Amino acid sequence: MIDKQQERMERYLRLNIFPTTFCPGCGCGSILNAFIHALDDLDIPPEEVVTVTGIGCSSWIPSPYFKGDVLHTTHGRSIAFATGVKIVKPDMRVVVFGGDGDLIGIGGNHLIHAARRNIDLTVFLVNNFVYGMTGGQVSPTTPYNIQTTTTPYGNVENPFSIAEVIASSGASYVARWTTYHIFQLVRAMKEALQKKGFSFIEIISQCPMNYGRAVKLRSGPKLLKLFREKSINIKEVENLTEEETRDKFIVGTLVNRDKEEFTERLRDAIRRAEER
Ligand SMILES: Cc1ncc(C[n+]2csc(CCOP(=O)(O)OP(=O)(O)O)c2C)c(N)n1
Ligand SMILES: [Mg+2]
Repeated sequence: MIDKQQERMERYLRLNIFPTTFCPGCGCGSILNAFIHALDDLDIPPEEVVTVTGIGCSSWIPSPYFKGDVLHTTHGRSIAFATGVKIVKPDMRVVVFGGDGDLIGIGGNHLIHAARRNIDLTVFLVNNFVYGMTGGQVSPTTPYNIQTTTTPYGNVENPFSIAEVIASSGASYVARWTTYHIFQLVRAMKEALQKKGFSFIEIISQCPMNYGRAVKLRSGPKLLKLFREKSINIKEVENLTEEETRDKFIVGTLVNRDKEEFTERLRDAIRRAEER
């Protein structure tokens, strides 16, 4: 098993630049590991993958460690760059990694419109509930009443349930898991990578330094325990009251459907224009 993991890491990662710069106990390393497991299980070579990121700790998950192409772009704009890559290089698998601040805050409009178009991108949104890299400011997923560095009297806003937003915007595949559910996450990543159209996984992940400080759980294992305790499988939700699901993480597959994809439609329109 150790040999297999070594082999996998050598196949997909630039090991000469390890260790990573992530803080001790951060969830980003687990997500990178899950990603290379998913690729390896599907036998997708790194040369067939382009990873695209914005700015934030989670944007450093593939960059610069992944052996395939890595496009590290500007804050909130990874989806726009990824859209360009997918249109010009339709045979490449284009995978976006980003945080809640990056993809939902500054880049929120790009995200919902990419889901609406159902463009063939795979997006792994790392939700750690704060702007981790810049010191733990409030983000669009920070729960109500949490004390962050910019909400010293508690967050007065409501958080986005982003997986539900993306599902209702028209994506082909949407799931939510946490870094505690690592086997389910690998399986979901494989489904997302194979799905035609917009596939999206909200990965609830621990930031022991900044979110950990806000909720007074300053360690990776303590936050993983919280994720375990707070998670409810989507299959069980039907039988529960609103009260019982409040403040819980509803994990599982929200949507898995076959739909027409944007770049195919675009190529078809170009062909028709050329014929005229
Ligand atoms: C245009 C612009 N605005 C603001 C910043 C500062 N900034 C860097 S990372 C970041 C937020 C990152 O939060 P998130 O996307 O949740 O990623 P995390 O670090 O939590 O993984 C911000 C606001 C920036 N780099 N560029
Ligand atoms: Mg964040």
